[in-house]
Amino acid sequence: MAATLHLLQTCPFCWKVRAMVEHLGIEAEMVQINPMRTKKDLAFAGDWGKVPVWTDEDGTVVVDSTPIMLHLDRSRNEGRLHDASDERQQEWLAWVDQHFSKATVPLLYGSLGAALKTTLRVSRLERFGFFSRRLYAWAGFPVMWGFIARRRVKRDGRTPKALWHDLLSEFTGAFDGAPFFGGEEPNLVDLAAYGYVRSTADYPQFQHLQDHQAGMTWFGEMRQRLERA
Ligand SMILES: N[C@@H](CCC(=O)N[C@@H](CS)C(=O)NCC(=O)O)C(=O)O
Repeated sequence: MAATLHLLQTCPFCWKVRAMVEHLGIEAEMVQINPMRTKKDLAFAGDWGKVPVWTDEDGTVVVDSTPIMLHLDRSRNEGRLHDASDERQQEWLAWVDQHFSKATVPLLYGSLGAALKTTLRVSRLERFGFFSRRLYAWAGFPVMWGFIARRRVKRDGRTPKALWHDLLSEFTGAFDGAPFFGGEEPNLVDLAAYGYVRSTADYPQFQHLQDHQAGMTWFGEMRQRLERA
């Protein structure tokens, strides 16, 4: 049996795992689930009910993006991408998960126009059923913009663009002049951060990140390596 990754096409946590799979050149089947049926499609993984879900060739199931990345590094890469005794690495892995994960929603849904575009695009990218696709395209939009993103943008006080620029400056500022967080080569922190940024790259709002020079130099270098792999 082939290794599989159950995912949603637009889920930032799934992009973290995809980055790892690409980086390590693992052959895995990507299974895109129906977002209206997550619990049912993922029943084999117990109560988790979310993506990403990873299944090894021998049937071992691992859930949750960071534990999956650590599992893949340990089981297929002799743990070379992550050093649990390195405090800086632990600290920044937590930082990336905390800050980048919260910044994708404001960017993609933080204004009326952005939310409408994103919702329509998500409805096309995900594997919805015929009716649920249409339902999501219209009902998903007020939920994401009206209830979630607008409140987050207001609470933060910065525009989504300013928020991303600050995050990219802080992150690349931690490289100490090296091309990657990991130094001359990317490590698990780079791959996690890349996953979050990559998850926004297929939307028009990605243009707000594109004039962050250091951030885009890092992102472009990561992208080239991974998409070549
Ligand atoms: N902490 C988890 C978060 C996973 C998560 O929230 N996944 C969302 C998609 S972006 C999901 O599957 N939601 C479906 C649901 O809650 O029904 C991780 O890092 O993997």
